[in-house]
Amino acid sequence: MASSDPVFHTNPMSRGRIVRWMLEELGIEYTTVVQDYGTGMKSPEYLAINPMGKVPALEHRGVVITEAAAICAYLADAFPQAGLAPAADDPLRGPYLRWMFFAAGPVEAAVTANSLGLLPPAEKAGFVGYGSFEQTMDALEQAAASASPWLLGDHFSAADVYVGSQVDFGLAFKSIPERPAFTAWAERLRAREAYQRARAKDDALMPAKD
Ligand SMILES: N[C@@H](CCC(=O)N[C@@H](CS)C(=O)NCC(=O)O)C(=O)O
Repeated sequence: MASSDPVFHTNPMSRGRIVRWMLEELGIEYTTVVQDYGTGMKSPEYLAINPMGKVPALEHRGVVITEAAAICAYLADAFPQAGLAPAADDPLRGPYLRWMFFAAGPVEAAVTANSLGLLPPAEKAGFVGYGSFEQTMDALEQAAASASPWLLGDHFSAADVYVGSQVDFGLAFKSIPERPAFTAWAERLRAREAYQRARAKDDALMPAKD
């Protein structure tokens, strides 16, 4: 383990699972620091890393990156040998960024609002970034249906990790509707070795059940 390896702040019951999967896809060395809810995450030491007091966060090469989507995109660029992001001059960089931002913005916001019963009235759809929950799910379904086998075609990328995680978590927590395109893509994602390695590592960190 070199001192230049990323330091990954997480909790096994969090969006940190997305970043763990990304780290495992890269196949790199990294240090895991588990932050406890309420205590570790709100400590002055951790708030100096992420003033939101939330996980995941990544420390690497003297900078801090927060936001699961940004961490996945950062890691894909920082470790280009893994080929998990189209290069800046590749047209596929367009859809790659499109779906990453769509999932981190409209999808996250729509799913959260729907789960909390806080969806805005239909007449405000033009004002709301995600329009409506249904509209966002329909667009996400189109993306999932186009994944053949991956979001960018043959090229598995960080967008499959991040956008795919929204679908995977959404199906598991029943926060998105079960549609064939979601299920088929999620099944392909769950079959990946790195996904399974990440899951096993996080499951091993879960508190023991009485
Ligand atoms: N926008 C952030 C959300 C991070 C987030 O909400 N993390 C939750 C766990 S999934 C958390 O740390 N909650 C602890 C708290 O807010 O006290 C991301 O995408 O990474």
